[in-house]
Amino acid sequence: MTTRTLVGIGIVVLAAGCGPPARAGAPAPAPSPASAPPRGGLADPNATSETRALFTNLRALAREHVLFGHQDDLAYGVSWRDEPGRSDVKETAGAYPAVYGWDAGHIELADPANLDRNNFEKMRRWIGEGYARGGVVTLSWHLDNPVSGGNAWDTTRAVAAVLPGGARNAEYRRWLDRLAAFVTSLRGRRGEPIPVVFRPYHEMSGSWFWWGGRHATPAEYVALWRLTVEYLRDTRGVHNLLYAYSPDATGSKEQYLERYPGDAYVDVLGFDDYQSVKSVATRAVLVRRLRDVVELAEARGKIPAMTETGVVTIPDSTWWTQTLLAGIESDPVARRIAWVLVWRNATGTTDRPGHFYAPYPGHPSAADFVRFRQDPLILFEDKLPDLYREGAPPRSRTE
Ligand code: BMA
Repeated sequence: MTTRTLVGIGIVVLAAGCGPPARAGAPAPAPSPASAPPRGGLADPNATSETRALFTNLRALAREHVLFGHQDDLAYGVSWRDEPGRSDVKETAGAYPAVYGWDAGHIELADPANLDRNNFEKMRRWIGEGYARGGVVTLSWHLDNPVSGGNAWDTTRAVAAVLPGGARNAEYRRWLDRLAAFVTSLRGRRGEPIPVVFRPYHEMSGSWFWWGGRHATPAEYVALWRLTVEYLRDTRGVHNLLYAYSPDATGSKEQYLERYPGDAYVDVLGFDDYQSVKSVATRAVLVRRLRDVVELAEARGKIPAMTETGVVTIPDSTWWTQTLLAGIESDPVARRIAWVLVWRNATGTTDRPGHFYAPYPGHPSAADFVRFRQDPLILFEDKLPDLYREGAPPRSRTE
């Protein structure tokens, strides 16, 4: 690819109309139809300034770079758990990921730890650390089934029951109260609420979660989503969230939009895809899905993202550059995805052996992961511009 510096991002931002006006005397930036998103607003018009800045900056940055993310990165790795400062990604590639994925599952029960035994107090600290270094925080929610009390994979019909008039509506509001308390307790050094990309009810195009596929009608799903956003935003006054919609891999734009709650309720158009990344043989499918999401997001002035991906244990030692990166880079639209996040590195001895999606030192794909990080398209945390400053084009924090 051509070398694009972070300074270049500013030019694109100006061209896209998202940055400050050009200085007097400076030549007016030529409008660039390919990179000019329609004016897109946030789902929350009262979002905090850091949250608004994150939205605008991520949307602009997506035109030039792809951020790398990892689930539960600071909490544990393949051979360790809960050791301050550690990260399999950093220890392998030399930098922390740019996006930190976390999961709120069991916050609804007021449990001290989430479904993967991450203590919420510690999660708050890890989130604070990543944010202080300039990283992006995203939070999924594998919440229990509100009807059966089973886990997120218990597909007892439940969506209608949490809607207004349903038997579990009051309880669901209590669950949202607990979620709201957690996300508003996340604070930066100045006491400002930390912006969080909230990604509830993901992979709804499949039928493995109680909120997904054949377990709810599209109308019920949309009602659940809107209830959730309206309760958090309007009733609880939570203003540090960007909302991410992320179906599992879908076959067409129509299918992608089947349960789309509407532009007024969504900030990030994401998708999870563990299938098309398995090998280079399915690159055309990966590219088509990336293109679909980029085009749908840009048409709405939203942020496109690959919210979950990876190949468990990464058996192909050149997967990072030859399959993931080469696939993303192969298409001028596909490469405008804002981030890719790989799933968690479960600890082999105490959690799930052979359940990891990022390398660790000594892993056969470690050298290729370093090459992946060095590609100018890819950003890890150390190369991030200041994503939380509004009214200025993103500039490198290291410049
Ligand atoms: C799944 C697996 C599970 C985990 C869940 C929520 O994909 O990693 O082990 O409990 O995500 O993080």
